[in-house]
Amino acid sequence: MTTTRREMLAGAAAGAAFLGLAARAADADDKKHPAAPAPKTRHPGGHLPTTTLDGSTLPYRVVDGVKVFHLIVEPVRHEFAKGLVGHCWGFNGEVHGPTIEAIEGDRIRIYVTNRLDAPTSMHWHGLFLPNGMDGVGGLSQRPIDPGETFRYEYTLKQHGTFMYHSHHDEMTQMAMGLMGMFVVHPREATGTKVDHDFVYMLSEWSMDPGMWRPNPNEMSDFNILTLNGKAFPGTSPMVVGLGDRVRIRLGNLSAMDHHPVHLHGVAFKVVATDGGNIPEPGQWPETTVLVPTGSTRTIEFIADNPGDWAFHCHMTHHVMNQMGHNVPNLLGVDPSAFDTALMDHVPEFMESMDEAQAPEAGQKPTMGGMKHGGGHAGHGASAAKPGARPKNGIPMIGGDGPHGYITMGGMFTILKVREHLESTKDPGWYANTPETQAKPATDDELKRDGIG
Ligand SMILES: [Cu+2]
Repeated sequence: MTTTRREMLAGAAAGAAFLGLAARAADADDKKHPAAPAPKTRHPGGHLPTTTLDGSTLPYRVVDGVKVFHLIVEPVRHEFAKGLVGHCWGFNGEVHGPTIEAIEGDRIRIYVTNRLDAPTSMHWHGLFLPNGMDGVGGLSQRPIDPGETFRYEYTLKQHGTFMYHSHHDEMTQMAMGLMGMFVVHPREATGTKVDHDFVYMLSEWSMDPGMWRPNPNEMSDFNILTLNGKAFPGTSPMVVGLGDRVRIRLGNLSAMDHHPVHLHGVAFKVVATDGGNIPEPGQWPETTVLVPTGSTRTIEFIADNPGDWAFHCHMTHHVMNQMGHNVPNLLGVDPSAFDTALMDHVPEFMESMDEAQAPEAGQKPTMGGMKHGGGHAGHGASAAKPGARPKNGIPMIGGDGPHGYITMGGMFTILKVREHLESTKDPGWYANTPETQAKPATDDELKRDGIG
């Protein structure tokens, strides 16, 4: 039933070599730098292959002029971030499915093999195709039973950013991860030539701490928000050169939420949706793009400002991990007496709360609000042992940063713009010059400017 990631990659590598994907497959296990792709050569139409950070692109072979793809729907053990694994459903060993990439005018044939214990079907979101290929279970086809392989075949009549997802028992199957991105490039070079073409699927999950199975019954209190299936600090950065023209394609198949995705440091234009290109007079500058569920938005900008720039959903609860919301408001309350009292009774729980709230000692947010460098209220003689936290869980916020830890989680990653770019590997942190770095004001400065 289960194919290991390594077996899948080995199988895919042979077919992928001509696509230049072998190098990407080879270091796919190195999740720190999964992006490092083979040198990108433009296709004849002038476009670059896309980059699906923390994911991959689906290999294909050409048979009698038809591009043939194979999606295998199966259970996948998926890591959202270090320390949090979900027993999900995915494609070809991955969550979400690999990005399908083709060119307008291509005839494509996609085989979908069902290795789940449940029937499924596959819908090609936004694509103009014959009705019988649309993949809506019960409406346009009968479901694909366990063990069966269905063939979908059609000609790509448009270009743009689309998606694919289960359209059978959607609520359950999409909550388990059955979705992926589908990019169709224009046959002729149109629009702008970009230097980077990133693809992101936005989605949301319900993963109770200590549980391994996403909960499809959740309707509103989702607690893991992901970019390409990863929650910060599990997300890889986008790495680009100063002055590069960058395209980011965002698709949202979250169950119940829209995501206003915000980029720091630059402004961008929304150039396309899954309905087509937006004519230039209809494009205006933005720093946040709302991506409604069931849609795609494509943005473009010139990365003209060097640094490490946050890229994230602006819903503040969507940049948290595994947060419980049924808690009273303790902001401003000194919780130390409460903590100490609880410590005597449930030391392991308290210790796990400690760890779940922040990874680093000395910089812990408390139930009474965020502290910096203050540490948690003293627990006295802690009886808790290391490892007392739930087996499968991650801190609500926090990834290592150059100035302490970054108080974000979930749908958050970093755009790294560098003057000199040698590869798309993570270049480390941006070094701001002292005069461009915010820091404590000096007495002289305060006096000079009359700040009391
Ligand atoms: Cu959001």
